[in-house]
Amino acid sequence: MKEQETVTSEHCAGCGVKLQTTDQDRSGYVPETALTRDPAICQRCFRIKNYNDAASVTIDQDDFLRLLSGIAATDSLVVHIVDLFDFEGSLISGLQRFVGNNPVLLVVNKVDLLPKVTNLNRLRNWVQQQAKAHGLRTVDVLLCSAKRNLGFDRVIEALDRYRDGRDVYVVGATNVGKSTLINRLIRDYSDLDRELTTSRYPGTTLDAVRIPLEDGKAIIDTPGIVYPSRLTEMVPKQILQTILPEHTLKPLVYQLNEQQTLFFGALARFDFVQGERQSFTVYIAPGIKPHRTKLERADELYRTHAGTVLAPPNEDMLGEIPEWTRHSLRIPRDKRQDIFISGLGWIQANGKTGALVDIYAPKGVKVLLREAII
Ligand SMILES: Nc1nc2c(ncn2[C@@H]2O[C@H](COP(=O)(O)OP(=O)(O)OP(=O)(O)O)[C@@H](O)[C@H]2O)c(=O)[nH]1
Ligand SMILES: [Mg+2]
Repeated sequence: MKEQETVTSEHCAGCGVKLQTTDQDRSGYVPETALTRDPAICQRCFRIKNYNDAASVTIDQDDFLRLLSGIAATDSLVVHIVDLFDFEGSLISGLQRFVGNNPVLLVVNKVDLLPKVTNLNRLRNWVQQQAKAHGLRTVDVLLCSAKRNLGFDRVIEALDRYRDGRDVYVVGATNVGKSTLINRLIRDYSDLDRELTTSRYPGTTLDAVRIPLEDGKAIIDTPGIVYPSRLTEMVPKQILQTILPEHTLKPLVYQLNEQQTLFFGALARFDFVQGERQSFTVYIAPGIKPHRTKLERADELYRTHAGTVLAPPNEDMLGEIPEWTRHSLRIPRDKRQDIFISGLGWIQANGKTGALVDIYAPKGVKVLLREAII
């Protein structure tokens, strides 16, 4: 009889990657001695958990799309998680194609980031409309914060109602909080002693991870889809800490005249080109301090101060940000609109008189006008 090759069939309990004990530089590495731990986790997860390490590996998007497409052939409930801070950047508009006839529950995470005054009913309607406009058919829409434990009873209720004895696939773009949400379920609603790896860096979960349910079915965490149109996917990892908000956003209101400019570090620029004096409200992470100037001085300021006065990023990382492209937007009158910059945040135009604005953002970043979220 031919001898079978011995390969470890174990997967990392934190990120799903297949474990191996031979190559430290490849994903899934675990020292032989640590392999016997229960549950076993890879060295990368160990480092993320213990040192908040930024180590990232790029996962093969083809593999991932195969995993996602496989869901169509299963009988399951699909929970699609979207990040409220980067709604259009993290919505999978082609999701229906992947999931076949399985029902989709849309869960919008990170509501804790919106100011406390936010009207949640209006917000839910807003989400419903946007989802519909993107061709998403959903059985229900829920808002929650997995990290701060808001809206979770509703999530549990909906899972119970729509699961109907099936597996649950949790899908979404990178960094939206899929693993954090499942950890919340495990911690507060089960007796399991498991913890998925989570981190502020996109691309933490590397392969499907099955978390068993009492009825023999499972909740399945999946790696996030990488959308290159999000600022957070194209900047150096070191500045993510500055551009991703962790706490409730503090809106910044600017009364601007036409021909004035706001710089958001050296990451993006907003020119109020034409229109009556009006206010603009900026929703971005507090680590980025907008810099206001006259439009006629803006080019020169960027040339001389990008990476110093205009930071992040600092000079040493400036070269890693793609060149800017300009988006000219016409804000209609009598309609409150957001100028949305994927991964950076948004600027609400409060004027009733309309405006012409130019946005400069790294090439490839999704920039669009939308009905105001707040
Ligand atoms: N403010 C806030 N942050 C959250 C919330 N949920 C998750 N996060 C943060 O978002 C980041 C990403 O969380 P993960 O759970 O790793 O996200 P993921 O979707 O599993 O990411 P990938 O595995 O990369 O696809 C972490 O820094 C979390 O702390 C939330 O409800 N509110
Ligand atoms: Mg994850």
